[in-house]
Formats: sequence, C-alpha cells, structure tokens
Amino acid sequence: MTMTLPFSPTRPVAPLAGPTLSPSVNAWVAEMRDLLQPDEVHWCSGTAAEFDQLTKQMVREGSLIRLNPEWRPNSFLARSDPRDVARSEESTFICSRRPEDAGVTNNWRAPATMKAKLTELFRGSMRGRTMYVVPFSMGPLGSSLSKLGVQITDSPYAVISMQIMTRMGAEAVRQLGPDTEWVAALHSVGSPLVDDAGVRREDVAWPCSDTKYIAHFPETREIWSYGSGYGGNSLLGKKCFALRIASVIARDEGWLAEHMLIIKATSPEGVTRHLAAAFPSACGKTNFAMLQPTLPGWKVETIGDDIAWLRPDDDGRLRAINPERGFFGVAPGTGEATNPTAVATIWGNTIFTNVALAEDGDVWWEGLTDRAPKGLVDWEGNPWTAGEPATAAHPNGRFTVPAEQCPSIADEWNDPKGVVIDAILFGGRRATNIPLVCEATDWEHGVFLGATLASEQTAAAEGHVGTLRYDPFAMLPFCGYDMGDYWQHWLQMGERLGEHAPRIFQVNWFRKGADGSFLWPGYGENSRVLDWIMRRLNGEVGTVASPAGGLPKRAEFALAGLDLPTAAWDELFRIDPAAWLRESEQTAEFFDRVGATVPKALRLRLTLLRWDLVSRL
Ligand code: TSX
Ligand code: MN
Repeated sequence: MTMTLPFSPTRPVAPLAGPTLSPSVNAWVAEMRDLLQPDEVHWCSGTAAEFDQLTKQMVREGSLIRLNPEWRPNSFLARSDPRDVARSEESTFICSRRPEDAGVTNNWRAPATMKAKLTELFRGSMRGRTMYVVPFSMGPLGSSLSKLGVQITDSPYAVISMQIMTRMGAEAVRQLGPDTEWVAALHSVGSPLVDDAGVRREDVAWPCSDTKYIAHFPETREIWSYGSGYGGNSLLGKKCFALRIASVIARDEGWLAEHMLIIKATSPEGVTRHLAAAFPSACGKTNFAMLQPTLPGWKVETIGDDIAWLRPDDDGRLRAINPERGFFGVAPGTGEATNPTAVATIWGNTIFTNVALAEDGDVWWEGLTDRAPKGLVDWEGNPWTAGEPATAAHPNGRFTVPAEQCPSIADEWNDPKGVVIDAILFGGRRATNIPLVCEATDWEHGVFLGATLASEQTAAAEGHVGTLRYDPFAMLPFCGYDMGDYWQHWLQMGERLGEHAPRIFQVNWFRKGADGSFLWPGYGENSRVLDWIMRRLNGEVGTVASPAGGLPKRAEFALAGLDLPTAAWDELFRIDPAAWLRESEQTAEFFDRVGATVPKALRLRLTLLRWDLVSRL
C-alpha cells in the first residue's frame, strides 16, 4: 500500500473529494449546511495545493504570518485570541443517556438537552464563512485498526491543522463506502460574519466565542464543538475522537484507546521491542517519545507521541497504532538540550501557535535557546524584551508538524498492522515515594499502578505541597465513560490477553532528594531505565520485591559512565512505609470519589498494600 502525504512533491493532483459513496455522510453534510448557513461549502482534498491555497488566503486575511522561508519554509505563526489558549475542560461534556455512564470525573449533560441547546447555537453560526468538509482517517489508511471521521468546520486553521494531524482528504473519502462507520465531528468557532438582520461585519484574526461547548455523544459517536478554535477543542480527530469517543468504541469492541506514546527500542544486541507509555501532562512525553539514548549502541525510534490504539490480534498479542499523523507539541521547553529531535522535526511545514516572532522572521520560545534573541514580538503581538515578567511565548504555545519529518520516526509508524506491544509504562511527576522504575507483579497490579497514577503538586500550584493530583492512566480528562468501568475494562483485557499480555512498569524521572534537587539526570539517561526494562523482558535480570513492585538490583542496572552516588541510588528506590501509608489514604479517598464502580480487585489491592505497609512500620 502506498500513501502520498500532502508535502510530498510526487503527490498527485486532487482526485474526487466529495460527495462521498456514503449516503449517511452526504446526508449529514447537506443537513449541516442547512443548519449552519455558510456562504460556501468546500470539500477538502488534502493536497499540498490545498494547503498552499488555504495558508496563502489566511496570510492575506491576517490570521497567519508566513515565517521567513529561509529559516522555516512553508511555516506559519498563528496568534490566538488570548481567551482561547487551551482546552476548556469546564466546557467539555460527555452526553450519555445515563449520568452514571459518564461517571463522576466527567461533566455530564443529557444528550437531548445538549443537542437542543447546541442546535440553536449552531443555527446560522457559519453565515458569511466557508463550511469546510474534512474527511479523515485516524490511523493508517485502510488499516483494520483505523477509524474514519468527517469534520465540518468554519476554521481554516482547523483544516490545515487536521491536514497535518490526520490522513485527511481524498484518500479518506476513498475509505468511506456506503456502509462504512464514521464519526460525525461538527465544529464552529461560533462567530458568524452576518447577523440575524443580514448585517455583515469584519472578521478578526482569531474568531471564537465566549460561549464554548465541547460536547461528546458517545452512544451515537458524535462530537459537537462550539466556540473555540484552539487545538484540543477544534482538531476533533485528536482528544475528542481518538480518546473520548474511541475509548467508548474500544470498550464496546474489546480494545483500548489510550493517552500513550509508542516507541521502538533496539538494544546493542539487536533485540527490538515496542513500548507504550502513559504520562500525565508536564512529564516530557514528547521528549521521551524522541529520546536519544546516552547508552552506547541503543536506538530509540518514534511511532507516536500522544495517542495509542491497542487491539489484540488473531494470535492474541496486543498490537498498537498511532492514530495520528503529526505532532501537536508544547513548544516552550523544547530545545537542543531537552529534545533535539523535535527541534530537527520542525525545520519547515510547521504551524506554530502562540509563540514569539523574532526579527528575522523565525519563531522563538522559552527553552529553544538559552538566551532570547533581540527584537522579539510576544505571542500576543507586542514588543518583548528579556527580563519582562511575562513570557514571550504562551506556556501552552504549540507546534503542529507532520510525523514523517521526525528524524527518529520508525519505519513501522505507518504500518496498517501496527506493532506488537511488549511493555506498557506508567509515569508520573513524583518528587517523593515512587521509585525510578519498578515492575508490576502481574497485570492486575499494573492496572492498579495505572489507576493510581498521579503527579505531585508543586509549591506554586494551589493546594499543599505533597498533595497528589490523580490522573489515572493519564486519562482523567479524556476517558469518554465512567472511570471505574474503564479500570474494569483494563482488567478484562488482561484476562483476554493472558500470557500474551504486555508486562507493565512504573517509571518516575522526577524524584527529589532531601535538598530538593532531582536525583536522576533524566532525558537521554532514561535509556538506562529502558535497558533494564528490556533485560527484564529478556529474562536477563531479576527484581527485589517491594510494596511498589519489583525493583532493580543495583549490580544489574547499567550505571557505567554515570556519576550517580550510592546515596542517590538508595534514595531513588527508598520505600518509606509511613509516607506510603499516608499516600494510600489519599488513594483510598480518590477511589471513594470514583465511587461504586471501582473494581473490587483494585480495592482489595489497596487493602493488601496497606496491611503490608503497616507490617513494615
Ligand atoms: O522531559 C523530561 N524528561 C524525559 C526525557 C526523555 N523532562 C522535562 C519535563 C518537563 C516537560 C525532565 N525533567 C526529565 C526527563 O527525564 N527529568 C527532568 C528533571 C531534571 C531536570 C534537569 C536536570 C535533571 C533532571 N538537570 C541536571 O541534572 C543538570
Ligand atoms: Mn496529550
């Protein structure tokens, strides 16, 4: 199977893009056109010519700035409305018929009530604008693990971003047969250019609305997003489809839609393994997905940096694809020192959002280089000088770039069969208690580790230092159904996979010593942790049993060439029973909050852990 990408010079000219062979798609598009009342309808072809035409139009209209092509060819800067800079979780809803199906960790609304309200908001919301129809595939085209969607949007920013982030356009249309299942994804920035009286008004660079709804209808597989142009709210293939809706489809069909990166690791001996890993935000997930090993002879290649769809194959092994086609990464903190691979990836064909503009027509953000260049314009378009209290780039500023440009991309990233997952990692940002690495004693313990994944609050954040912010499986804002039911589904997947189940590990790069400094150097040195995990899979090294799980033996861990004092090693793996008992009380409170659907097996695990800890006091 061949697939031509929009930026390939050999890509053919636009083939037929629509209307499709799917009567349900054609009917929905017609119905939405009547509701939204756009001036024009544009079926997206997904070609390089279309990307070029749209970006030129947006530059003309002032909603994009073309970067200096000498430094950043075919690349653009978008500045959002300052009130539209992140996903709006308080406006995100799961609209299942029964509130219990959404669970207490989601905002719930009745589907009929939400649809009635949103229908009135959407009515005429595209007046004076173009309605873009964006057919897309999440996952390699034609893969049995992939799913199709059609997004309707009035945001050209969403269109060009979807072109980078998904397999979008004519190739996706070709996958849409008369009976093909697809997800309807409706999006409007909620800023019509013609009012009810027919009076036209000027557009702005980043139209949006103060009224925002990111509504999911898991039972009918629909997404209705109103009022925001921001990535997670407007690129509906990503969090809305590939996580919230897909997690429900996955539960119904017996697979997993997860907030996980996927990497391929090859040892000096030539042993290759594929790993999936879930990390809450601000843990450096993209950095880990593009890790450059410091251990000689090791190679880590990237398959995905955010989302994994995992499904048992005919041989009973768990196979994974990355449903995305690009990276929508946080820019600040991405630099030569932290992630040189990402820096190389964004050489061109990249959309930057809410970062600073340099005098030479290139972009800049905190962490790209040690010192800021002179003559910067900040993310809001104002002159900026180093030392100002505010940052030049918004902390949630982003780059959107095709995955194929990543120097470490693995050959298999586009393989319709996916890759067999050998290990699953869970990692939080924990200054205390959690060791650098440990192995779950079995699948059920691994599910317990995923369910209790948490990050520690820093002094700056609200709440007390040491208070845990639970983010189970890094899925708290992304699970489309009840959290307890989701854990139960994970337990059932383990039973089904049996001896073929991947092994589960917990990692923590962020443990601190008594003086408050990081004990582990992190970044490329995390290859030492990968080395140990791979040796565990090979059966080459043992473990020391602990309340956390199986810990490495110091003599069997690759420490050569690393100046890690024995005291730091001991502290990285120290289990303080009293501190763990206090933590287990927070865990019990969290389980109580999730409620009656917490699987008995996980409650029992917690009880047994607490008995074990008491005996160690
Ligand atoms: O991404 C990170 N990773 C994973 C890399 C593959 N970060 C950045 C997190 C914020 C997004 C890390 N920060 C990591 C890490 O492994 N570790 C740390 C903590 C740390 C920071 C600085 C140092 C050491 C550890 N500096 C020195 O030791 C000199
Ligand atoms: Mn994410």
